[in-house]
Amino acid sequence: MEIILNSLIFLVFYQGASNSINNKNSFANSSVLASGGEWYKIAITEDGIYKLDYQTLFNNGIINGEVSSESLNIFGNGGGMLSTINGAFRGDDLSMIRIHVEDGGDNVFSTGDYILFYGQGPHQNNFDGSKFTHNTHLYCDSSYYFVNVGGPHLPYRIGSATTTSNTTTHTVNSFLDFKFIEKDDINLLKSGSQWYGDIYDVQDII
Ligand SMILES: [Ca+2]
Repeated sequence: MEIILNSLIFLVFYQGASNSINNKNSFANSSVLASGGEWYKIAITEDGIYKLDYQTLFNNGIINGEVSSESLNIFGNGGGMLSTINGAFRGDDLSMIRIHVEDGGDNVFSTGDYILFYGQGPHQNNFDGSKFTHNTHLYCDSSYYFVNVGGPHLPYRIGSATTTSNTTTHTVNSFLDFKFIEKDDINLLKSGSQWYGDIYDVQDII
């Protein structure tokens, strides 16, 4: 699996679900995982656009050869921890996410073809308009997405952005990025959610 960081600005991504359950008092009758087809679980560790190409799926036994592009879908609920607030929304089933399937236009997923999707890692970055903050996931270092092959689901795809003939007004050559280092190595109580990283201590010199 390969992460793609640029060259995809022409795509418009809609992270979300067509079949998510918005009423927190409603529950799915059965998990989408029981809906049919074959399921494969993949882990990611950070936000980004991910590429699953034909050879990767083939080499890992996810497909045995060429398949219909429409038979491929991906499910996942994004990253981040569940809220500790009782009344917060919690999806009780996986949601289908929009993906882009590049198949050369023949609707057959074959050698050289690939899937692109936007995946959210376990740790969340936030920007309030003036500064970045982050929330480190306390319980997991990966988030998970599920590839469905041959299920009963209609293809859920990313749409194309509307092109414009307007004159360019800005040229962007650089941008601000955000990284953080937060080691959760030590828990003094061996309980709870308070973790610490590097140890700063005294050492006797004999
Ligand atoms: Ca093709």
